[in-house]
Amino acid sequence: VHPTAVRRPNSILVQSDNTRYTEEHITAKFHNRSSVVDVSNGHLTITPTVQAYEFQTKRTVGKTGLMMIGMGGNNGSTLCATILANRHNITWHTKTGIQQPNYIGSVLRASTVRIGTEAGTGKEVHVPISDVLPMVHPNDLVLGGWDISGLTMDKAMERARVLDWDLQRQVAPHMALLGKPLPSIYYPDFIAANQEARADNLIPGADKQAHLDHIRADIRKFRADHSLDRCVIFWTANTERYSDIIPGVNDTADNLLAAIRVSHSEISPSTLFAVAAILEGEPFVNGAPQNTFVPGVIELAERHHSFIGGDDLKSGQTKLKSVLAEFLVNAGIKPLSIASYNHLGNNDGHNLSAAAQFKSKEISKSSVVDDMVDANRLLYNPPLVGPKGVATGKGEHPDHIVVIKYVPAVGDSKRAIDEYYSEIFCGGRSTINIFNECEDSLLATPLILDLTILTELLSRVRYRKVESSETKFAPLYPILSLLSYMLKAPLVKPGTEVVNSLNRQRNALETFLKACIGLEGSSDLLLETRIW
Ligand code: NAI
Ligand code: DG6
Repeated sequence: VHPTAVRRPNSILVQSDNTRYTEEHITAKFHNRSSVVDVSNGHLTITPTVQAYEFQTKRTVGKTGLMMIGMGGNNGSTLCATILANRHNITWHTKTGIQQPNYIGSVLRASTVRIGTEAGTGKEVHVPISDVLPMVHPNDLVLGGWDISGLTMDKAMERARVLDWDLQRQVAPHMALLGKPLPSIYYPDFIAANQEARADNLIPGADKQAHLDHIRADIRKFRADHSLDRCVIFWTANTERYSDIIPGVNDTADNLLAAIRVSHSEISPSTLFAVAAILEGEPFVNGAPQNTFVPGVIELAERHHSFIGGDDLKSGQTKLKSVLAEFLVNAGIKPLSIASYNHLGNNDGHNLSAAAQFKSKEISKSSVVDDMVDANRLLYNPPLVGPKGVATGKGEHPDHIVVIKYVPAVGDSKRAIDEYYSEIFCGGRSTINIFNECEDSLLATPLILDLTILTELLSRVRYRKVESSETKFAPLYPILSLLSYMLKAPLVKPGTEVVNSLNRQRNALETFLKACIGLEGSSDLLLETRIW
């Protein structure tokens, strides 16, 4: 069995007054240290702050379901087949030899975190991230979901043309047992017209309230049939066009629910699924770029304390961009333009060849360097300040373009070219060109697993401020911005800033997981190596 697929008992034990273990919970005290900066009188006055919190994590990992919308697509079918291959330890022949199933590409299953230094030797000790807190093993996820295409899952895997034939051949009988995805909602206006031919597995009618009720009943039935404690609802269906935000329609929770009752045309399928999940008290994650989370959805999630996360899986080109752009800007080098091109030939590429759906993807792929540029006003001029002292526009910014082309011949193998053109010392120029070729769905699938597993975990964590022991533990804020590492356009609490830097996103996640067991975040100060 590949090391990434191994089940390990949760063997970490923190010995500290800050960490308490009971049968039911791990409770840990954490000091949130920050600084408040006063800029009001021409110079910066900085006051360090500290606030103590307690995190309480339920130790029992409940039985967890994953219901995917778009289950029969490339990501959905690849996810099911690879979990089944891991679960049944199916190995297969490739032209280079025997291949074992694994979870490579999953941050949780295939990467490690520095947990401290070994007593005596001072050597750093690393553990799999999945060892830090009790997490659901991907092999244990109960799989289900919806698709507008009625192909059975074994045939859907074949249609996707992602996995080696010898694996498909062996996993097909297991996939066939998953049967046909549940019928779904199809509003042709929201996805490309070229998808119409697949839409043969539909919930009848055009009444959006009836559609919402139908999806809610599907979730309840799946939960009951499999005796689930938690069921993550995951949009991995086609990219939709953006919904217009219309006052009185989708701007508040009540307006949204009323708009669904009258079947307003601007309510998208993905928004209906998000509302269904929220009303059923189950988490919803959006793996595609469209604005599923209209303001009314966010208010509804807050009202019901129901978890949501998104948007758009960050698999290859954008992940690299969030690292490279930060490297350049933090090195004091000034990117003048970033030109990103890619072509691919899978059904996602086909759908994105339509203008409105491409627009959604263009938006999510374009926002990724904004915060790094904003953080360095030595290199980039700030926004102009208007007569009333209010900043206008975004300020100086690199030119940033995104192009996607559909080339059927290359199938799921996406080819991406990126050019970073930068200003260097005393008028010099530097050009970095990157060519990346990868199986799109094999990068995306582990992200769906990570998002699902983290979401389940975060739904078991509660917190309280340590002011008095009377304060009750509360669930985390419904928008799970800790999922940002896997998402191109992270959804964050309204009024807070988006962090796109991949390193900072990873650091936040590591720090949070460690805080839940009473350990400090990762510091690279390594003071003991720098003093006598
Ligand atoms: P796909 O086109 O192979 O699969 C999408 C599936 O959704 C299809 O089977 C389609 O029939 C189904 N579908 C469409 N509308 C539906 C609805 N209303 N209800 C239920 N099912 C519906 O696409 P793929 O490659 O699996 O990607 C899925 C999504 O993830 C796309 O939106 C894509 O942009 C996004 N994504 C994919 C990444 C990748 O690397 N594969 C990375 C980042 C995001
Ligand atoms: C073409 O860009 C298809 C898209 O769905 C991407 O493959 C997907 O969004 C992943 O993009 P990135 O930039 O993270 O590689």
